[in-house]
Amino acid sequence: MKRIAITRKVSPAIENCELTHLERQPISYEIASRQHDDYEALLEDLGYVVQSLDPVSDLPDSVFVEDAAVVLEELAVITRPGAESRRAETDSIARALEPWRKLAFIEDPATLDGGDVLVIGKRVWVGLSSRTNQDGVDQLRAILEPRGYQVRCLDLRECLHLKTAVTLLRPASTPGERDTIIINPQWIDREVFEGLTVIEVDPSEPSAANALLVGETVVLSTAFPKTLRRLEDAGIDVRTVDATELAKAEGGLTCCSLIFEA
Ligand code: CIR
Repeated sequence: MKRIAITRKVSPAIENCELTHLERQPISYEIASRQHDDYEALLEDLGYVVQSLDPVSDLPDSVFVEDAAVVLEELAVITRPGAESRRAETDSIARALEPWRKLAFIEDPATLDGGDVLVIGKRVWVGLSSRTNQDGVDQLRAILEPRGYQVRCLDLRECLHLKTAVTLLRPASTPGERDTIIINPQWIDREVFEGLTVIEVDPSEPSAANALLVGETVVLSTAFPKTLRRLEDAGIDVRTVDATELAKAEGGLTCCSLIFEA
């Protein structure tokens, strides 16, 4: 088994990124690139082969590869990102995934960002956001349900993507055990996740719910020390990385990679 992480270097145009909930502020390309290099090095350290794509100067948000695809065991779904400025990101991601997975495609008029799709086993939650529309949910459902997945959609409040508000920390390892997730209850109703073990972010760290599960380890931004303590108290193995510069572009930790086994 080979563990693969597809990433893409930061675009020199990162300052022109899309912004929805944050005020625009200067973003240092140098600092963002250095932090992204550290992120890639951490993935390698955790046993992943990092396939790092070249930067694209005319696609400011192209470092956020998560939004261009949803990678499952059987296939990869190439998305149609909600922001028009991001649509051209998908071609190169499709090429990078082609050696590893059969591909399916989300098509016009649907829009879907990978950041809105949370997969836990055969259960898939899709956030209806400013980026993902009902057609996007319906097309994803039509692709996945015949393959045994259960797809449900939910509304988001005040955050960009579903995975800004909730991510998987620890999948159940035995049939009786529960999956563990982290959520920000301000942005998503915890009732939606009945039957799962829920850890809440520290209220002073609203963006800490975007944690990245890499194998058996959870990667968290250094910006969230209080939430880190909550995860450690729950017995979760956590590593941290400084991701503060790309956070100014509304990017979190899941956004910067597509992680899967080949
Ligand atoms: C955007 O607005 O599309 C980018 N500036 C940030 C995308 C972050 N991606 C993610 O949360 N999956």
